[in-house]
Amino acid sequence: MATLENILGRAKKDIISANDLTSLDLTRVKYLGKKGELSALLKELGKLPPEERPSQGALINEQKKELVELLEVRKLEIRARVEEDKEKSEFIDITLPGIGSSTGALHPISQVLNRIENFFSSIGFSVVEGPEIEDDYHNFEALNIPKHHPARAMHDTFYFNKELLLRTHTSPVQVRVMEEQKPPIKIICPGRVYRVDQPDPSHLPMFHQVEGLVVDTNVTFADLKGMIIQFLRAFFEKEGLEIRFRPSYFPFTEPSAEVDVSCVNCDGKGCRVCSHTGWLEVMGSGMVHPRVLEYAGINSEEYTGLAFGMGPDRLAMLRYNISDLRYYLDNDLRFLDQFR
Ligand code: 2NL
Repeated sequence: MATLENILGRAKKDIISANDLTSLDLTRVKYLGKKGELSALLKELGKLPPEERPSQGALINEQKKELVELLEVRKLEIRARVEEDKEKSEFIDITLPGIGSSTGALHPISQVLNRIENFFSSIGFSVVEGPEIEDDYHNFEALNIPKHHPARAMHDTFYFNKELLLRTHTSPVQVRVMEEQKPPIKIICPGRVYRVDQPDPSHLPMFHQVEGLVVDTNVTFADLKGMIIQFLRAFFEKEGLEIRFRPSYFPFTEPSAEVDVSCVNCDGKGCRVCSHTGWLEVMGSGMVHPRVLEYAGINSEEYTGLAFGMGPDRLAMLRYNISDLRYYLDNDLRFLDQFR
């Protein structure tokens, strides 16, 4: 029975050193399995003298029971340890501070558009939007821009074909409103506009425009001046801001005026931002050309109109001191985070 003691000794060691359920089960099979060492021993009982068989058989079965118990105890130990490890590795310390999430912000152009829309809404304008793909008639013809005007040249306008194009200004939206509604009309039209241009610090092929239009009886140039002065003072939040109207030319207005403000960077003293003139051009404006009213089916003897246009991209540059229009489209958080 030296063999039995030998087997038991090794089995006990193996059970204790088994560290996981798989190796423990392999140990069980090795000693107690059908082809295990103890089973082999039981099979050899037949070789003993008949009188020794019962006592040896009982001894082996007793030891077998003990091994089964040891295996069971070890199994529970391993299970408990696995459970404990799992709890440790999955522990969440709910008292730790959280990872802060950062808030987004409106794009500077959206902020400027909102300021413009809020101002004009507050004095009774409606905000109207329209399609970015337009036809030649609404983008040019109806605005008294004749067939061979330079603004229609291929190098300025993105054409899809002879008829369809990407609008070069938001005026066609206003033309459509005049075609569809009777005066009084009092609208602003913000939106994206497109012109063929190589991107550089002051040019982008896609930019924004806000145009305004008022059509009614007795609308005068004085109304135009008053509205624009009030708007620019509110927009730049500067009481002493100087504003001047400079005679100019647009095919769709007569008379026409460009609007300058005293440089918001140097207060009119002269700097690089205003090319040392002390003035910044910020808007175009004028009285709607009678022909434009007539094209849209409005009687120019009965009604007059004022109109103006501005570029929010450039206004945002001035307001936030931005040096390059291309920053607007880079989606660089180091740029965008400054407008929170
Ligand atoms: C500028 C110039 C301007 C208009 C836009 C307009 C629209 C209609 C009729 C007459 Cl439907 N005029 N728009 C008038 C004068 C100037 O914009 O420098 N924009 C950035």
